[in-house]
Amino acid sequence: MKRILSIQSHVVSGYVGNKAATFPLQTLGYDVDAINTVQFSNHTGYNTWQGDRTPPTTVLNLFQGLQANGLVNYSHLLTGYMGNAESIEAVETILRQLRQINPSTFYGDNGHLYVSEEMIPLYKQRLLPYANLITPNQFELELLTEMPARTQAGVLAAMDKLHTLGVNAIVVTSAELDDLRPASASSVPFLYLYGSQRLPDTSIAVTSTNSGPITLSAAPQYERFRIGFPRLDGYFTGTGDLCCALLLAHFAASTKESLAGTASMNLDQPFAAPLPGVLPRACEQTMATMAAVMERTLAAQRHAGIVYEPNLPRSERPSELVRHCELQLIQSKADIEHPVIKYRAERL
Ligand code: PLP
Ligand code: PXL
Repeated sequence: MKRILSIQSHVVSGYVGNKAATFPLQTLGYDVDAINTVQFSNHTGYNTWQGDRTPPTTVLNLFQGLQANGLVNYSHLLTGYMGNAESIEAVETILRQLRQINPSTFYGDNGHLYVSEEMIPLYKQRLLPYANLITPNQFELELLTEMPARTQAGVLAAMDKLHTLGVNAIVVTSAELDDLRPASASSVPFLYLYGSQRLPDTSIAVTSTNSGPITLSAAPQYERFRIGFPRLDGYFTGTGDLCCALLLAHFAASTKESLAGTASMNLDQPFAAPLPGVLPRACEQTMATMAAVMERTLAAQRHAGIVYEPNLPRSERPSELVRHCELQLIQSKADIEHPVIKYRAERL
């Protein structure tokens, strides 16, 4: 079953939120049911926008409408930017109900929290413990963990902290690190994707004649890796939303593929025990598509005569510039369907 409920922003023009997630997920074979948390004319990086936020009661009403017609048997729930505490509570309610119907409903969130810091404790308490996958960027990782993540050791320690809060798989989509800067100022800076996956429980049940079964629990094992890729100097919005959607699709597909040959295959519980190698492969495929989309988007910016100025604040970019920077998503259909892996995962 490949049916995703995606609760994210809608923009009439352009590609962020559900507009960035739906096309790639559909292209990769998923039915996508979209609940729009906002309907804006365009994303908020433009000088101006019109439209409204969806009241969380409407989000819940829409879900109840689906429920009343037996339409809520989803394999995946995907969430993005949530504007307020009530939205977090609405998502929690929906996730609980989805898991009652299908206990293995996979929950992925892209960790967008930058709007309001007072939502962080609520997010950590109500949603994080139930997430199978989260994809914060470096800034969001620091906010969620209250730990500095400017070095590789810092990123890994912060990811460990997120695991202790209950998340099985964490992908930090892009980190720029003080200890991994290029030796010379003239070479291209690299960004790193970091992944950490909790591996299947290796506890062994040992039978003792006197006192019944005893379980010898091993400490949790994690698979950690990174993927380096050159930083592209251009303006991008929606990359985090696209990255999370692609990762969800590839993670599910490679989990199934990896379990297909094993004796314990149970496709109703495909996420119970992702095997080593599954997350790194999903990240390699995701990065291949991301690189293609971002290179095509950068080419469009250059074609429009846009010169990248790293210190130009987002709020000061003219709409004339911003509209040439929308992700070239539809043009990248072939790169979504057939990612050609360019950057490899290195085990850590
Ligand atoms: N994913 C990739 C591959 C990126 O290169 C970037 C930023 O450059 C991001 C995600 C970050 O996206 P966001 O800051 O929108 O989460
Ligand atoms: O990509 C994040 C995002 C989501 N939703 C809306 C946005 C943005 C980024 O600008 O404006 C409405």
